[in-house]
Amino acid sequence: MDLTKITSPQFLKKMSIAELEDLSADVRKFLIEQLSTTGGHIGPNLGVVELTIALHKVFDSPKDKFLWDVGHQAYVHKILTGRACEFGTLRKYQGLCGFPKRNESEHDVWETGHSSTSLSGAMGMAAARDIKGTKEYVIPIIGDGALTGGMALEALNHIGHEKKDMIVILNDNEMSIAPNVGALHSALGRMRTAGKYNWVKDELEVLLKKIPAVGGKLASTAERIKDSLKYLVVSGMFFEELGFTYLGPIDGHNYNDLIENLKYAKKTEGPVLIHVVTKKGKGYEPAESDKIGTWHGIGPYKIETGDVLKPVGAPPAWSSVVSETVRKIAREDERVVAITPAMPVGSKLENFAKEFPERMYDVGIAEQHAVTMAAGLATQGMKPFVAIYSTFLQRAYDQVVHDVCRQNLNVFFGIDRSGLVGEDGETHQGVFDIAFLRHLPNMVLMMPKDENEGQHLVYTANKYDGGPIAIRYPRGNGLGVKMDEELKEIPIGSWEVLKEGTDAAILTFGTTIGMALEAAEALSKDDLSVKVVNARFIKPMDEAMLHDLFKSGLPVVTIEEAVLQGGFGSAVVEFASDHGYTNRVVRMGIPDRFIEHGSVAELMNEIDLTAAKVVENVKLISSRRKQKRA
Ligand SMILES: Cc1ncc(C[n+]2csc(CCOP(=O)(O)OP(=O)(O)O)c2C)c(N)n1
Repeated sequence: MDLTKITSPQFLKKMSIAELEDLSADVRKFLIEQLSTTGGHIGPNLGVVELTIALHKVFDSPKDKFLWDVGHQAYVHKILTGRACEFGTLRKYQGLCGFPKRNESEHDVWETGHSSTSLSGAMGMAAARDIKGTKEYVIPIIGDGALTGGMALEALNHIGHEKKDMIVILNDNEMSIAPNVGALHSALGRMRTAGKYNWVKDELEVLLKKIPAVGGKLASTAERIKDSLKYLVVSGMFFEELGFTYLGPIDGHNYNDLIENLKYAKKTEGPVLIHVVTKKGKGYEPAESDKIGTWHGIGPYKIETGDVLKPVGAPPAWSSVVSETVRKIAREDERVVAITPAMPVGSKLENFAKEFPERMYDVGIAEQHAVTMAAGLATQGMKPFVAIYSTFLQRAYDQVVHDVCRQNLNVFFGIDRSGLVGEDGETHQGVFDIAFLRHLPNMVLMMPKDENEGQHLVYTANKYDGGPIAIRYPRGNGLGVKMDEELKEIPIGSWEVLKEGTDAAILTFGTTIGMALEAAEALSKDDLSVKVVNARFIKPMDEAMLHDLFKSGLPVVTIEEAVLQGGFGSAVVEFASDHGYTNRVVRMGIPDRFIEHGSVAELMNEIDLTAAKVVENVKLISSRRKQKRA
C-alpha cells in the first residue's frame, strides 16, 4: 500500500486481520527506509506498529484521545494520520517534528518529549470530559521505562482513586533507552510470566453463571474467588490493587489479541490497564537484536548492514570526556559515586559501571530521586557525580534548590546536552539551566572552552569542597584539542583572556568561543581590536576582571547559547548596574521563545547567533565609543 496516500485512519475500519498484517509490513519497510536517511527513533517505532494500527482501528481519533508518552514512538501514528508524505523532512529544520505536535495535526492532542507525563495529561482530559459530559475515550500509551518516572506513579495513584474511565496502554518491551531497571521492572517481569489473568477470571465467571439455579449466587461469590485467584494466577497485583482493571499480558504483535482486548476495555467501566508486551526494533534485525539501546534513537544507517554512518576519526564525545575523567578520578578517590537517571549509554557511563559497579547507580527515569539521592550521599561525605541532561534537570529543580543547594552539599552535576541539541527540538533544548541555576545560593556553574579545559574543570569539581558545583557541556564531540596528561585545578571564578583588544570586549564561554574568535579575527581586518574572554565560570564570575574591564570603558558583547532572560549576559548587566558602570553591553543569546528542531547551525542562524552578527554588534558599539573619544 502507498502510505503517502493516507489522509485519515478511517480506512482501517474495513480492513481484515490479513490486510492489517500486510499494512504492518508496509509500515515497517517504510520506517526502515525513511529513517535510514533521516535517522530517528527506529527501535521504539518498529515495536509499536501493530499496537498503533490496532488502536486506530478500534478507536476514533481525534475524538478519542491518544497520549503518547515521551512521544518518540508516535511515527506510526503520524503515518496513519496522513503525514507519511512528509517523512523525508523528519526532525529536519522546519520539517516534521520527531514528537507529537499539536499544530501539526488534530490527531496530536498531547505534546511530549519528556517522559511520564501521559497519565497526568490523560487524567486532566478525562476530568474535563466528565465535567463537560462528553463521551470520548482517553488512552495514554506509556512504556515500561516511562512508567518508572515518579510523575506516572503519582498519576496512577490519583486515577485509581478517582476511578476515572480511561484505558492505559502499558507498552512493555523490557527496555527503557537502555535495559529498563528497578523493582517495578521486575514486578512487570513477573506479570509477563504469570500468564493471562483476565481470561481465567472471565472464564470462571461465565462457567459459574451457567450452573442453573445456584448460578447467580455462585457468580456473586465469584467476585471473592476472583480476588483470591488474582493472587493465585498473578504474582504482582500492583495495578488491580491501585484500582485498575488489569488486562494482559497480551502479545502486542498479534492483532486478534490486541483488538479483542481493546474492545473489551471499551466496555469496561473505570480505569483499565492493558499490559501489552512488544519487541523493540521488531522486524529489523540490527534493531531487534540490540540489547543496549543503540537502536533506540539513531542517525542515518546502511539498511543492509545496520552500519551507522558516522564520521571517522571524530574527537571524543563531550559525555565521554566528562564521564571518563570522573572514572579516572574515581580510581584515586573512593568517595566518587556516579548516578544516572536512565541514561547510562548517552552519558557514557558504561566504562564507569564496569569498573566500579558498586559505585554506579542507574536509578531509572527518576531525575528527582537521582538528585536527592546524591544529596543523601553527600551528607555522608561521598562525592556524588550526577550525569544529567540539561533538559531533564528541569524536572529536578526543587531537589537542586531544596536538597542540594540549601544544605550546601558537595554534589557534582554533569549537565550534558547543554545548549541547542538540534533534531530532538524544543522539548530537548538545554537552554534554561543557566537561568534556573545561576540565582541559587551556593551553586558554582562552569562551562569549558574545549575538552582539555573540560577535564581540568571536572578535576576542579572533585577537589572543590564548598558545596554544589556543575559543569555544562554540549551535545556532540569535542574540538579535538590535545589533552594534558596531568589533571590540574582551575581557580574557582577565574576567567581567561584569550585575546587582548582595545575597542570592545566579548565575554563568552563554551560553544560560542569559536564564534567570538572568528568575529574578532574578521574585525581586526576592519582595524577594530577586540578583547575575547573565556568566561568559563558563569557563577561566580571573575569580578576582578569585570571591574578592570568596565573601568577601562570598553563596550561589551556577551554571547551565550542559552536563554537571554536570567542568563550570563543578564549577570554581567546586573554587575555593571550594581557597581554604577555605564558601559554599553549588548547581550546575544536565545530569545524568549521555544526553539524548534533542525541542525544546530540552522537554529543558530535562525536566532542570529552567528559570527556575522557578533561583527555587526561589535561595530555598532565600538564605533560609538570611537566617536565619543574623538
Ligand atoms: C524526564 C525524561 N528523562 C529521560 C528521558 C530520556 N528518554 C527518552 S525515551 C526513554 C526511555 C523510555 O522508555 P519506554 O517508556 O519504555 O519507551 P520505549 O522507548 O522502550 O518504547 C528515556 C529515558 C526523557 N525523555 N524524559
